[in-house]
Amino acid sequence: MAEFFSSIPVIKYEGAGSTNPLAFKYYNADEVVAGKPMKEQLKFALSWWHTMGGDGTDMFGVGTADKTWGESSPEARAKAKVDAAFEIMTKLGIEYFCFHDRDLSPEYGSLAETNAKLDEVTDYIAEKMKADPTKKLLWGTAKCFDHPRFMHGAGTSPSADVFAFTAAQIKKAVEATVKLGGKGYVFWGGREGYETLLNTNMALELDNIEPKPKEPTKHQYDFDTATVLGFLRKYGLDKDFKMNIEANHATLAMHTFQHELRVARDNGVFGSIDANQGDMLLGWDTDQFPTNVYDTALCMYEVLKAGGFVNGGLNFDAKARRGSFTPEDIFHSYIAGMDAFALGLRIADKMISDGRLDKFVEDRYASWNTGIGADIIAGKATMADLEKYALEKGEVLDSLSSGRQEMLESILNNIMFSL
Ligand code: XUL
Ligand code: CO
Repeated sequence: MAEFFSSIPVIKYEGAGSTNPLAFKYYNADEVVAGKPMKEQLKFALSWWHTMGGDGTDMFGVGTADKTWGESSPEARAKAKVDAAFEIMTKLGIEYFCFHDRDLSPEYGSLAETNAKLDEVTDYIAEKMKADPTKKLLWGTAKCFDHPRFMHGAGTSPSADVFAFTAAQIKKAVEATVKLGGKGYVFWGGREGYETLLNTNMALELDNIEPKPKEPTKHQYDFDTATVLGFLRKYGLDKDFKMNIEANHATLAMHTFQHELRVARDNGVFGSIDANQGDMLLGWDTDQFPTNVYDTALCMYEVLKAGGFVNGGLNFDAKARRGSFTPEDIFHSYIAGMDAFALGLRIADKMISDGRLDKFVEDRYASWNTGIGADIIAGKATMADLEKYALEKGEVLDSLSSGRQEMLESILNNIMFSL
């Protein structure tokens, strides 16, 4: 089989002192951090859409990167994509991948033909996975948003025929995911709408929902984790779904990435992550490779506190910038993202073992552990009890101590920079 990236070696860990751009400085797959090898803590995944298909096309210009993989027929290209993806994953030591159905195989004349061609590609992937069992599917999904038939939505379309088509497409995408042993299936409501899954009864045990507030449309009702949670509870689905949280979607919703992760963790619905970052000066989903170490550290702090990934992982829903157009840039961008998360994991582990931040929070809320606080928590105190308590107690200003925001931020810097 042809090698697609003959100039790229297997990427190795060389440590922070290395200046080799094609080496990991912080990601050391087998090193144990917070009780598990880094590769198990981080569970990196390659996104088929950006990496194998995204050629840099934008509103102002055509593609800049060649993602034809040397093939002109759609069938041959789909298979070449599989070979190239496996080579990329092997060279980077990435064990998982994620796809939309149409990233694997495009649409052909009819749905039946499209399905048959998709089967050929999933058969081919299954064969390759058998030969190399280190490669696993993290999740699959359906692309129910780019074809013109979805111009008015998919699950939300005014046309019942489009709705039925969508259901058929999703059914097939779920089957493809199950066939390849996927750990989850992601619903993203950008144009699709979630009614599809409600009415087609296709919910799997390991489903994820990915919030996003806007883009492609102005108002999306899957706005953020809290909104999606309300939606799931309304339909009694909150035990069946977990959140797939994307950093750039969090910031589009005017939240921090950590806020979204914490809301999910607090509500027992943390599932998986689409790892990327947005540009704070732009108001759209730029899907950049994550390099902001504050964000990855606070993210991994939430992941560790949630008990780590179960069926989820860190999928790089990220693309190299349009100007980074060479095959080598695929590797540079994944190395940047993987190292940023490796640093994040190392820092998060230290934040927890250092204990200063957690201890501060514990002390701040200590009044809830005994006396009137414990009674309130236990549901024993009535409004009348609290009135009596407050009248007897008098002014309560003295019960407060400083929030120490600056001290805490400085502790975080101290932990980060004394790794
Ligand atoms: C879109 C997005 C998608 C989902 C899967 O904003 O993030 O790539 O992750 O459809
Ligand atoms: Co995403």
